[in-house]
Order: sequence, then C-alpha cells, then structure tokens
Amino acid sequence: MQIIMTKLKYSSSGFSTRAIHTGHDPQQHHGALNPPVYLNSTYAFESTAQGQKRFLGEEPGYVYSRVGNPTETVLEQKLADLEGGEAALAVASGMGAITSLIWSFVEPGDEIIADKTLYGCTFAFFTEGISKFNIKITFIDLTQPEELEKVISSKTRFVFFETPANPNMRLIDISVISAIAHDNGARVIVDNTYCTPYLQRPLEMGADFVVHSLTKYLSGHGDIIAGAIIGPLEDIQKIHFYGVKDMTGAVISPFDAFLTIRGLKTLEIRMDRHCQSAMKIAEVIENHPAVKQVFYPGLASHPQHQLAKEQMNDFGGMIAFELVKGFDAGVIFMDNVQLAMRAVSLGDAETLVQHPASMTHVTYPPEERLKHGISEGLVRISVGLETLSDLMTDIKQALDKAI
Ligand code: 4LM
Repeated sequence: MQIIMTKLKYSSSGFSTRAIHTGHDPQQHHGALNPPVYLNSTYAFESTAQGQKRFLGEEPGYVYSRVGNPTETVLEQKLADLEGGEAALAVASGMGAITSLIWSFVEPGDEIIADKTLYGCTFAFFTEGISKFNIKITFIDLTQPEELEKVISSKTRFVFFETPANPNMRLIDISVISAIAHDNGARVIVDNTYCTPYLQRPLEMGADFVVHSLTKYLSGHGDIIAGAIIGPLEDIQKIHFYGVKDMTGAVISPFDAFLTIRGLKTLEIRMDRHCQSAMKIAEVIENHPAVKQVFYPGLASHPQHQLAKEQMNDFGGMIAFELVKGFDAGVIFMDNVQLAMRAVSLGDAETLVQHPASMTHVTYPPEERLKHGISEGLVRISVGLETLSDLMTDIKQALDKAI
C-alpha cells in the first residue's frame, strides 16, 4: 500500500492560502469548492490484478478506509504542508496520534525520555500503558537541557514534550533539545497542540515528529475528536500501514476530516484573535489582587518570555494562574464565571475554564502532580473568540469574588 501524494500547487504561498487551498482541486470534483466527504469503508477494484497491485503497493490507490480515504488525504496534504513536513497522517484523536506513533517504533528494552509536565492522558499512557511492555520511561525537566545530557543513552528511542506544556505553560527549547537527542541517536516528538503550525513549527527547529490533537485549535469548533502526526514520509508510511492499520486502528472519520479541513480555513484569523484576547486577559489577571501568579508566555514575568519570542510567532490562547488563596479560591473563581464555560478541552470558540488537578491531570497521583509542577490551585483558561469586553467583565467579576 502507498500513501497518496499530490503535487503541492500552493507550496510557496502564505499560510492561510495554503490552509484554504492545498490538497483539493475543485475542477476534479465538478467545481465543488469543498472536498467531498467520502463516506465509504471499501473501494471497488476494476480487476483482481488492480486490487492485488494496490495491496502490494505497486499502484497508488485506496483499498479500505482503515488504510486511507480521499477526504483524509486532503487533510493530510494540508497538515504536512502547514507544518513543513514530508507527510502527515490524520487519526482518530490526539491520543491516537501519540500512541500510534510510539507503538510503531518502540521495542522492549527501549527508553523514552519525556518532559515532566504532560497532558494527563499522555502521562497515563507512559506510566500505565507502554511502560508495562519493558519500555523505560524517564520524566525529567526538559527546560534544563543539561538534565537530558545526564540521562540520555543509546537505548533512548524518543524524547517527547509539549511546549508550552499543558497545563503550566513551561516552554522547552526545541532546537537545543533536538540537537542533544540527535547527537545520541534519539528522535524528538513535539506535541504542538497548544500552538498549531501557525504559531510554532517544530520540524523547522529540528524536531523529527509533530503530533496534534486536531480536536483543539486546528478544527477549532469543539465538534470533533481527532489527531495527526507529521514527519518523514517513510516513517509516516510505517505508522499508517502498521501502527494505525494493525496496532491501534485509530482511524479518523471522513466527516471529522472534513470538519478539520473546514476549520483550517479560518485557523490564522482565529489564532490571531485567541492570541490578542489572551494577552489582554493575562494582563488583567496579573494585576488583580486575588491572583498570586500568572503563567502566559507573552508576559514579561514569564520566566521563558525570551524563548517564547524566539520560538513562537505569537503567545497563544492558553493561560494558567494561581490564586492567592489557593485551591478554594480557584473553585470560587470557576463557580462564578458566567460567560466562560466550566469545561476541559481547549481551542474552541467558547472560553473554557478548568481545574487541572481535579480534571485533565487527575491521572497523576497527587504527589506526582506536585513533583511535575502542576499545583493543586492552578486554574487554566482557554481564551475563546467572544467579544473581549464581555470576557473581561466576566473574568474580573469572578476574580473579585475570589479575593
Ligand atoms: C485538555 N487535552 O487539556 P485528544 N495533547 C495535548 C492535549 O492537551 C490533549 C491531547 C493531546 C485535553 C483534553 C480534555 C497537549 C488533550 C489529547 O483529546 O485525544 O484529541 O487529545 O483539556
């Protein structure tokens, strides 16, 4: 079986032009501006010989939708182009992307080094899932590259991190970590969900793979669960035709691929708005008497503000903060927002507030959570696309009650 590749007609154009046009030629579809949603599980062959050739990889073409679908292909062309990778694979969820990638390459006896702050289910996959199969997982503070130098070995298969990290917004220097990993024969996976390729392109900084939860900003409307992996063609082929086909089966629905294609058309303008509103809200939160500390890479007070300016094109839509009166004040804040929604997930049009220690990061044992820099009182906001003045009013009145 082969990945279907088409020539990228818009490869030298700007970000939004490529997000809108790459991968779909209306003239091949009756002039239809939007790619059709191919709602089929199987494909009819012209002859037995053709079916055999497709299965043997001697002729490109589809055989069964667990191993490829034309709507999925359109999305993959766009994602590969936007991240600057050779190829992409769209899958059923962000977790499907992480697990399919790792299952495709690790062998018993291998080691994975991961940053100490990760989305809770990624942490659980490492600690409760893959580590059962004689894969050693070492969590370190990757904001300190010398820590990596100390623990990396010839057995290290992957170095894995998020930047900014969910939920506490620590940043990791992609080029420095990639250089150390490569010197030791390991490959680097960056979860770029918080940034999207509009704000940060890890492959251009030396990472080997990017993974995404498409559930978030890339689809952008909170109406699907999906994921993606972007990387070298040969590796993506392996993840596609082994990792997803035979190991995880984490196949994206063609309709979810279509909704992500639709979301990508407005990614740039949505991200600009998320970033502008988040910057203003972070400033307001930082100056409020109820607040002890704010973690937003755009603030001069963020310990890695300089790295944020070098590595990201803007500072994103996610904010985390601690209240002076800790967890109880966090609950008061969350219970008093009226416009913002109390919900996990991120990157939606709606502003979402959540409490990592009891929600997204409940998979960490409490003492591990603290060790990994996720304090009990931390509150997270995914700043949405609502009118900024309305959001400000809502957040201020909820903070006033948490003094
Ligand atoms: C959340 N996050 O934080 P799927 N990578 C990152 C994530 O934040 C997530 C995933 C992967 C949240 C979900 C409830 C950095 C998810 C996993 O949910 O499998 O598409 O993505 O609120």
